[in-house]
Amino acid sequence: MICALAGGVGAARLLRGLVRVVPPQDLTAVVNTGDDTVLHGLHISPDIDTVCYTLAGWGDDTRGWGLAGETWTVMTALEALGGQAWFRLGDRDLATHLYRTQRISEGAPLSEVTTELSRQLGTGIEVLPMSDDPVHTRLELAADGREVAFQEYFVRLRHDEPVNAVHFEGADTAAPAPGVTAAIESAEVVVICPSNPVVSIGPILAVPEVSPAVAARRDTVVAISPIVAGKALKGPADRLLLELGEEPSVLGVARRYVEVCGTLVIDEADAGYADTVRSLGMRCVVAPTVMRTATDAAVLGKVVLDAGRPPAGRR
Ligand code: FO1
Repeated sequence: MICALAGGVGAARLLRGLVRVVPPQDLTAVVNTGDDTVLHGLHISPDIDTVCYTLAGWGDDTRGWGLAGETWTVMTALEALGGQAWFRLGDRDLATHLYRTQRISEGAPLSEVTTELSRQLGTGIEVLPMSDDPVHTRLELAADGREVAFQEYFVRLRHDEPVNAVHFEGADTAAPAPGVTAAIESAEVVVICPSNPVVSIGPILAVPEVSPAVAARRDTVVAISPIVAGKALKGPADRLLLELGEEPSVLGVARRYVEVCGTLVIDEADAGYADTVRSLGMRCVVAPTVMRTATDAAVLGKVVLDAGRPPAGRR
């Protein structure tokens, strides 16, 4: 059993590699829900949908979110009505949000709906939201101290606005979703996927009981840095680390994870940092971490699992 803490795009890519290294049914993804939003009355869970669509083979690889071959008839009609169309919801993607919203209105918890969607889409793995309780990532803008919701920052403001602080509203009273702590405790290896350490992995670790459960088995927890040569492969991870007073490098990532994670996998471009990471008390494995193809992801998946396994299994 492998448990992966997952955000959106980077996580989905690695998960697609992991399922080529271990049987899919042995993989549980605990997914960030801090990005979730209600728009047009619909419950939207972007990271859950990105993981499910990608694992099921329906994802649009170029965009990194939503469905391949998507059409936008509804968005175009909504725009013509003067409705809010800044958050692009494709016609088939809307079916997922309609399904989730209806099931939640019937009283089903997010974890139950996610299990249904994961099965009906055919991901082959277990997908758990980090919590069934609402957790909303909010960012305080440096310009005027205003706080905005995650999608406002990420999509509407194109994450171009410097931030002062990030808050996970509701995290401190959120319970881990059913099965989350058990998956973390019973896994042979816990993988922290190459997602944004601040706004994608951060909310998961902010759910009480999750960090202690991960820290309790720190020696078989392995993270992959989403920062390569000082840059995030996708999204604002490097800028957010800098704006929050941390180094936009593998060291900034290492410091974020050192309490809960025993091994950090960094890209060859950052080999020079390996000893400094080790001086923080983490093992450090240097390997190619940029996944351009499914084969790259499978190769990285194997490196990660070998790095996370107990010493006997460690090569
Ligand atoms: N990202 C964008 O940059 N623009 C969008 O219009 C957009 C719409 C969208 C709709 C559904 C969904 O599941 C994801 C969507 N995303 C969009 C991506 C989303 O903002 C990010 O995937 C996560 O929230 C951060 O990883």
